[in-house]
Amino acid sequence: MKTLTTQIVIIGAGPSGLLLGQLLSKQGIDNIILERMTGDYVLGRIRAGILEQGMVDLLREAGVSERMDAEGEVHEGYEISNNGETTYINLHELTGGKTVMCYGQVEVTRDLMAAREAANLPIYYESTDVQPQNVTSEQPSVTFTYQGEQYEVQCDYIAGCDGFHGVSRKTIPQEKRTEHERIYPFGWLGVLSDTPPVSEELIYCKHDRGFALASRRSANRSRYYLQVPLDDKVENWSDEAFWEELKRRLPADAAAKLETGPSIEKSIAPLRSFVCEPMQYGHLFLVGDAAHIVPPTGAKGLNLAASDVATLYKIMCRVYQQGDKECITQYSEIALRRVWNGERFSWWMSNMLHDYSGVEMADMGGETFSRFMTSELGYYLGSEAGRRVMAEQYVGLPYEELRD
Ligand code: RFL
Ligand code: PHB
Repeated sequence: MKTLTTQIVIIGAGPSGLLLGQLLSKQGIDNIILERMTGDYVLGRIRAGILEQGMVDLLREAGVSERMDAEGEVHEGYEISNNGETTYINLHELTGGKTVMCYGQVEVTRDLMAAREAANLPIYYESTDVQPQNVTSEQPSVTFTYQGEQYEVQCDYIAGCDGFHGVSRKTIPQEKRTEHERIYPFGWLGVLSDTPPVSEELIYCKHDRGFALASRRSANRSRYYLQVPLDDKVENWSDEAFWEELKRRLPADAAAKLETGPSIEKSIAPLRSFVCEPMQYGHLFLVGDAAHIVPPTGAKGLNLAASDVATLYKIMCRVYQQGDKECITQYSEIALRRVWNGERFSWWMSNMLHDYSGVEMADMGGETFSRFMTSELGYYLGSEAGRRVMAEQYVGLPYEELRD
């Protein structure tokens, strides 16, 4: 067994793990990242596209914003189409000047990986059997296998940034955690294509045939999504069938402009709301998707991961720069407050914009629930106060500071 030492072991090289590692390294706090997959595999997962101001600022603080600032697109609003009738949510006007950044998660990850490589900081791709050990003691460690050899990294703290299916959350004994979950009765079929997007900003479409989203990555790269039944398969969707269905759900002017082409990625993602409480156990912290999942409708998943990172980063700075070890107990409480806000917003947006009419569930679905949600959407879109509620949560609530 080879033994390594560091201050913080970070499990997972998704955006949470890489961003935390970058911020800590800039403050001189040692860290090692362990990732199960290859770097290319991580970059192959096409996910988020919208960054809140808080995350944009954090990427700037981490010193990895050069390409985002040059190539990312500032969006001042987004459109909601309610069966073809569109309402513009003017984020900029409704929030006193706030906006969001359209810049893909893949690009954020690529920039963070490049910064880590340039600084020659340790990252072990294709690590297997990663396992946090003794997390409630003063000497935790993480064991893993790398290139056929067994390793142990001794550390002070462990950041579990290993996503929903990772090992970190399961390290917390079942009786010490509570998991809240809602599985939605549909998924999102996503297509990425090198075609000019139909719109300069996003269009969220509620439609009797189901939800659709027109998003983008650049002037020549589009990202579109369709609500599909949970048991649907990607193989059931030819590119042609996808474009035909998208056209039906988009508002008429956008549908008329839609440029189609071969898909370069096509996948179905289930929709889930999930929160694990607490997010800290001994010297182990859960960060990002390891602790919580939102349905993508509110564009909150990656942004909640970033706010967790911001909180843990502030805590670790205080631990190492001021010797205040007590402040670690603030992590879960501060992170969860913002998480539940993002969960509520994502759940609300998902309920209003998806078609539930063919679905029967205990407390949602069916014609009555559909009527409630159609009325809810109409009410919020129809008043400036309602649109402000949608805008202010979309741009993101402020990050909370630590208590003294
Ligand atoms: P990730 O990205 O899942 O990364 C976790 C990493 O941990 C590794 N790992 C392990 N490593 C070592 N040992 C183990 N035992 C391990 N188990 C796992 C994994 O290989 C992986 O590399 O979690 P992270 O970093 O917390 O990032 C979270 C975000 O990826 C996620 O919240 C967003 O993508 C969600 N999301 C969106 N968020 C937004 O803010 N805005 C959006 O517009 C948005 N759109 C989306 C989305 C997610 C989607 N899908 C597919 C779920 C659109 C979609 C379709
Ligand atoms: C995306 O571009 O992938 C995207 C944008 C907004 C969302 C979800 C996904 O709400």
